[in-house]
Amino acid sequence: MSRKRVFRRDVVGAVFGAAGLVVAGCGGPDGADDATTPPAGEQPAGKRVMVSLTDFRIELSQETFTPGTYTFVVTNDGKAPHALDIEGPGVEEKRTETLDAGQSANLTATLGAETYDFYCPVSNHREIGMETKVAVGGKEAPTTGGGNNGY
Ligand SMILES: [Cu+2]
Repeated sequence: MSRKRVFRRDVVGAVFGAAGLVVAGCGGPDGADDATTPPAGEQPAGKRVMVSLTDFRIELSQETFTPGTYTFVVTNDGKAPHALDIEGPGVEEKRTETLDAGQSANLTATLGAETYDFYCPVSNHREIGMETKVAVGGKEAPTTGGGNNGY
């Protein structure tokens, strides 16, 4: 006695539960005139650039600079104490105090269309990698034309 079992397949079509209720809210808040309100707190001079100091690198939040005044918001994201020193034409003795891990400080500098050295003046950090050059004004960074750079 054999029985054939017939399985029925209920093909369920796609169910479109399109119950879209688009509420077009066209009721603006009254009296809220927040047109170009300046950010609260102190306003640093110039453009803000974030600088992250780690063990042992320097990272800037932007790579291209145009001449102008900048406020570098320097944060020590490493474990060792660090600082930021900027050197270049027209910029001298620009450095933050030495920052412990987690501390931050602002450093304002006016940069011309020149190349500047950003480095950490603490101990030998500059020699082991905490240095970066910033070329301002679209100038290309000086390249060694072939390898032998006046050795
Ligand atoms: Cu350092």
